[in-house]
Amino acid sequence: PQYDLVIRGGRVVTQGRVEMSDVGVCDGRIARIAPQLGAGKREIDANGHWVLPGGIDSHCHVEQRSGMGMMCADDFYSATVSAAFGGTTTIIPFAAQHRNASIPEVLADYHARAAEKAVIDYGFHLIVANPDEETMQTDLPQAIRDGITSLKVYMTYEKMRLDDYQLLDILALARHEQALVMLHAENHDMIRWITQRLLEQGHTAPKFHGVAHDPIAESEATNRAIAMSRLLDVPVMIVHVAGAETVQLLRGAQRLGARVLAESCPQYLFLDAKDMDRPGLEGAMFCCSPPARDAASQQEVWRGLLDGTLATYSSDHAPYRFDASGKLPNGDATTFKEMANGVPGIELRMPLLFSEGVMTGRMDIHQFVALTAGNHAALYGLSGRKGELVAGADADIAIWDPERRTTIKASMLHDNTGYTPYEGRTMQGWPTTVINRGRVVVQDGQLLVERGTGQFLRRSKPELPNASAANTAATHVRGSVLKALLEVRGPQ
Ligand code: DUC
Ligand code: ZN
Ligand code: ZN
Ligand code: ZN
Repeated sequence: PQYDLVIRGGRVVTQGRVEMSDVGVCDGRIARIAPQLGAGKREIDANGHWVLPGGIDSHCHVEQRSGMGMMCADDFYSATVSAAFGGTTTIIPFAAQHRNASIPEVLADYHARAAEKAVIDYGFHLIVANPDEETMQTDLPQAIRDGITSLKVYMTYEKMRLDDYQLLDILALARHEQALVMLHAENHDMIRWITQRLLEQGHTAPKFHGVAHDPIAESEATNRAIAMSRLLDVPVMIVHVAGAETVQLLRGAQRLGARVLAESCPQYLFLDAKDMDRPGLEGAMFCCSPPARDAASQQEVWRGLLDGTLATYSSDHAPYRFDASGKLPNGDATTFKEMANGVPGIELRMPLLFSEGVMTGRMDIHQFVALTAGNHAALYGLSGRKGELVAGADADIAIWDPERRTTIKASMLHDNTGYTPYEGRTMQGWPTTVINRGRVVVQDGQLLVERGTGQFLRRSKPELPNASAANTAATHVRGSVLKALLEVRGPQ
């Protein structure tokens, strides 16, 4: 046979086109896309199905201790298996530095755990919580050279947050090293102040999490992040955008030339604040940060995904079990302040958007591919390898059955959370075969690969928007002096 694998007769989605075609795979890569290819050692019939790039989930938490100190429920095995069953073939979770930890020890630890367990390919973003001299001068530039070309920093959480001075330091470093900084943008003191008042008055139920994390805390911090990005003329990525006002703010800033990218997630399309208002502590199952808001915000997030304000759609999978090991550290006495923040979604991310976006006609299939795969590849340094069906790229492919109807149950999912916030919803469309580097990872509900067969991806520099003349800091006299200041940091 001419090919290792041929996928026959599906609706193949390539850059700007949809064609009935075959996809030929050799040595883990896409060799050719054309009708009527020669024989493959293995053949898969995709008649009546979509053939799409495997998804890239560039925001998920795996075997990671949170900012509040809790270990999440999924390890690199369960998380990658779950991702694969939902059509994702690459994840970029975080390697988290906590205060007093050094970057090399953090990375060695994550590399060892992931290499042993992952079933699909993975990279890491580095969370920076300890920007000391060693980190800034030596370790971060080295990590970026080693293919970890994105960082995440927090504007809230007592144990993780950086102050504005430290954020500027990180942005200057990212500018110099051409890395992308992801920001968790919420105003720390607003949240802290509201939380304190709520607790004093005995308002401890999960729904008060939504009150404490007011949408204004999100938009204020986002505005500050945009200002810092403009001041230093460096792109930033605002992750997990939830509120309507934040989407509008981002849209306006982008129109004025600000290089601010943004991401949203399924919870901001499909959940709202009322989900946190359930009997007893059950609402905790729906608590994440920022929290899901209201119908108007859901609409604005949809609009942002469709008009390009939001470039990526990720899961922000942050799985915690609904017991004392996760959501409820103090049992029945847990207040909203102590609950783990995060919801699971690594497996349902793509099926939910496929069903509610593509199958309803709201979203074009190319937009679906860009939001779930292509834009992640460009922004996180994986272009040419991942996120697109093109000859030469890795054979990362998901075959979607558009007819299949599924009623979601936690028991059918492969993560370790034990519940899903989307229980009972019905969806149309599901990825029935999922392929990573030519290896059939999942077919008809079966996992076909061994743990530890996923590979670490040394990522290239991100492809970021160019500086715009409208971005004032770049053009003023003040701007040129600043620019000179930024050049002072020499290569190590
Ligand atoms: N931030 C995340 O990115 N994920 C879960 C919770 C949080 O605060
Ligand atoms: Zn965050
Ligand atoms: Zn997250
Ligand atoms: Zn079918």
